[in-house]
Amino acid sequence: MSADCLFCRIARGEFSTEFLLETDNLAAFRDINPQAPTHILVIPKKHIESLADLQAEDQGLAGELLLAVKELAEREGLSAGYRVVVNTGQDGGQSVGHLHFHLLGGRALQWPPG
Ligand code: DGP
Repeated sequence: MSADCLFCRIARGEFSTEFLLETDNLAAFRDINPQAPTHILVIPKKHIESLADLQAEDQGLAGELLLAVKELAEREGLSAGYRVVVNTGQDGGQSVGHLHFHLLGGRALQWPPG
């Protein structure tokens, strides 16, 4: 955990954010600025800056995060499909320096992204 990281603070429950899913290792909550009818963020509780900082020791955690995304997609009824986005670094458009998976769905999504 990092004291002043926004998503670490959310994971600690400092803002009373509603968690759609929570385990010892991860939390999921709705994005404050939704880009689709379903827009959920899935984060590790451990502070990892970005996907580029994921280590071999995080292999199990990475799997848990992806399975959580899949579970949430099912819960949200996204049977027509969905998109999982991990913006990484400056060119990737990452604005919060704590690894997070965007789960987007509920409408047809365009490709390519901007
Ligand atoms: P990215 O640009 O990929 O780093 O995505 C960061 C996302 O985090 C962005 O879609 C908006 C969301 N976000 C930023 N601050 C908050 C917050 O305080 N609460 C919630 N729920 N989402 C936030």
